[in-house]
Amino acid sequence: MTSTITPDMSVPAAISVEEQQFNDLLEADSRIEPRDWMPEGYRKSLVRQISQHAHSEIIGMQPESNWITRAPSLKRKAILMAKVQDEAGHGLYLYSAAQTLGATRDDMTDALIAGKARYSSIFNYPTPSWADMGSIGWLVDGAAICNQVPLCRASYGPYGRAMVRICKEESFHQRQGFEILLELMQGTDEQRQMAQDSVNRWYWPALMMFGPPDDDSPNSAQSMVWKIKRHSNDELRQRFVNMLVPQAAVLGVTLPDPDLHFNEETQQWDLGVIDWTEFHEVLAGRGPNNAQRLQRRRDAHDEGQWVREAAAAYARKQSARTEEMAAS
Ligand code: BYC
Repeated sequence: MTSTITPDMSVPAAISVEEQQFNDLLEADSRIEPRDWMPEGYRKSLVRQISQHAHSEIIGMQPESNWITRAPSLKRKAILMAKVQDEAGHGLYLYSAAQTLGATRDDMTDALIAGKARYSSIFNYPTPSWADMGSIGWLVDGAAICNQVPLCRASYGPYGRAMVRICKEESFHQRQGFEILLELMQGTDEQRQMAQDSVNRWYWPALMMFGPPDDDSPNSAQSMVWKIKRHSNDELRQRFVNMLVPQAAVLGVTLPDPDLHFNEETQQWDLGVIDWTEFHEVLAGRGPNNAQRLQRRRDAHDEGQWVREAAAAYARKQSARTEEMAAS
């Protein structure tokens, strides 16, 4: 055991050598790896956040896959299919990162289809128009980038490394969404109206993706001490709005916040009041599409049963063959 001196120099708090090593790694901005000792709370918090993130990617495939068969051209269809496949890939990297912490894929999947696990509120909104593919890319993937670039420096190695590749892909996704909206905004009056209507519907839910306000965010303080999160929810939300304002001007769309104004003192864009009641309703399972999203995931899981069985049978055969060869 080693001891540390508390700031008032009176009560030395005893901590184990392993805990001191963990603290030193954090202090040095190094990575914690799966083999390293870590506090149980750190492990649990990571499993919570990473599994929620993985579920978001998997459920997040649904609102866009809704448009694959109706994309307006072959090129748009190919791009959209590739994007939705990227999201499946993100889910898989993230489930793998959570597995390095002892979580099992089966437990995480069961929690999702039982409706016990959280996933991002944003994916419980409908996609009635093609312009929604633009808004998801520009606003939802844009919010994801703002939130996730700092996660590339998360203290847990497998999470931070997974985020590096995810962010590269997200930044391509964001540009393709922006380009869809730009093309619509340069089109007919009807197309411009469709783009604006879609931005009106996605803007506020995209701001909610960053999580509750800082004074109502129970996990933030500890996550920041552990260097999982590097910035607070409100700080990242503010960065996002600052980034959106000039981009909206290029597009020619209006952000649907009459109170949005530039604050000369802070040099930031002050935003209007977010409807947190709506956010909590969605989190409680009462958003516009919660039930449909979960049902679709359950059906897909059931329909994939034969694939899982076939893969397990193949793996058994392969390992029997390897054993036979080793014995001969
Ligand atoms: N939706 O203490 P807080 C994507 C929950 S995928 C639902 O601030 P924390 C994409 C929160 O979990 C985007 N729940 O929590 C995919 C907590 O509940 P529990 C997903 C939310 O963890 C496909 C409670 O509220 N991104 O971009 O410090 C296609 C209190 O919150 C939400 C990530 O997952 C929400 N919006 O901060 C296109 C990023 N917000 O667990 C795009 C990784 C909060 O205590 N995650 N909650 O029951 C994070 O960065 C953080 O977990 C959050 C929340 C900022 C989301």
